[in-house]
Amino acid sequence: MAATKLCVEDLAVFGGTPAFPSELHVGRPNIGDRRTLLKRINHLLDRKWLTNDGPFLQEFEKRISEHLGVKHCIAVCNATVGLEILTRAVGLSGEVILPSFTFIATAHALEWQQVTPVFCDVNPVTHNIDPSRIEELITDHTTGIIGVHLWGRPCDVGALAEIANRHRLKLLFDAAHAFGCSHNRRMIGNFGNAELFSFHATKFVNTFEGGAVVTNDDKLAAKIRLMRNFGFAGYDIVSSLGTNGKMSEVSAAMGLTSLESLEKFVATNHRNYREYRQQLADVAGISLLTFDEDEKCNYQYVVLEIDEDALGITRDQLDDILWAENVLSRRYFYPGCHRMEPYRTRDLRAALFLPETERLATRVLCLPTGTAVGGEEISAICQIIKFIAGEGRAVKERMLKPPLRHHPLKSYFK
Ligand code: T4K
Repeated sequence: MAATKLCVEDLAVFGGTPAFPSELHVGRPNIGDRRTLLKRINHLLDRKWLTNDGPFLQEFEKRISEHLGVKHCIAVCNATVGLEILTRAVGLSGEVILPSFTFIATAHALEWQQVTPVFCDVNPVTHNIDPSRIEELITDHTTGIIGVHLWGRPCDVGALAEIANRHRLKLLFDAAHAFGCSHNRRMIGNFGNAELFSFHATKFVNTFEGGAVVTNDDKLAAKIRLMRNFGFAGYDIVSSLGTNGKMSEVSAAMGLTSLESLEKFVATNHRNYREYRQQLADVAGISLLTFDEDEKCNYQYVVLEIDEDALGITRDQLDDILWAENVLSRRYFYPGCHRMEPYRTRDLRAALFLPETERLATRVLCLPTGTAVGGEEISAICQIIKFIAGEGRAVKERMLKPPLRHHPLKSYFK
């Protein structure tokens, strides 16, 4: 049972007992049925087939294709390498337009392939790339657009497709967050030239490390398959440039096991999301990002937006307070890719053109969810947040009087 906060000094940041004896994480992996996983691992060890297009990998790809209603799934070792392969496979060069409010991998994958990321602002409500800001960024060097379905909420796919068609640009989607989500009743994975999922340990369906490129384009799929395996078209035939982007059998075994629990994971995330929504409904200064419940959704991110004036403290102060309570909230995707290297020094004025990104980067905070978190933990987290909201001014004043007790890992993230 988490310790209740009755007065400001009860907060752990001021010396009180942390609400939780051990840490609650945002990205705690969902494991699925352990016995089935171990059975599969034993099987692959007995079979002595550990990687290189093995049977589990093929089954995993087939199941994903079926689940999404998409023609091709090419599983990869992680989404970042998948995006690098995709960048080459669709022939991106010069400049590509993408949001800055995303995980750094979206930009780095391009840069790694010597394609320049050009950062576009986001819509303040959807947090996704703002189509109305794209055309002003298109130059003679632009070859593509990458939309990111942030938090699993679909981009304005129609508007992006229209712009891409009109300017003859490639359109890709970084769907790292959006496995199992739909847009207009069609599963994410079916849009643009191709889409890319992440199955990293922190994703609600995971393969330890992993990802997948999905597309309905036969030629593109064939090209990506070759590129994933050094360009090998046969035992001694290399028909194109390629890399090692293969997913191992142990990862595919985890992926299959994870997929079998997908409905359970979604139900848990959905329950957690509803719990947070109900408990934080009337808290001034806190708004919970909502999802379209008529669409399929994985609910894997619980995202708060903090209004500093209404709450009385800043997002970063709230983050510090929660960490001290052992609630390891995350400031995704602070400070925005444009403020990270090598992009920051390349364009020191970028922030001027990204006002919504700048604003969101100081307001967003993600809370723990997934199978590691239940109603009791969520109630305790919400109790702390509600307490802070009630005492906003007093907390703010107290925060100015050191020493404060920070979580030992906190300095790493500063
Ligand atoms: N595009 C987008 C939009 C993305 O968000 C991502 C990845 C990518 C592309 C690239 O996908 P991959 O190449 O990774 O497949 C995490 C993940 O590492 C990253 O995959 C993810 N996005 C990003 C949003 O979150 P960090 O820096 O937050 O990771 P870390 O190690 O701090 O873990 C997060 C929390 O999860 C921590 O509190 C600890 C906990 N955790 C983590 C791991 C790995 C566990 O409890 N167990 C674990 O095994 O990036």
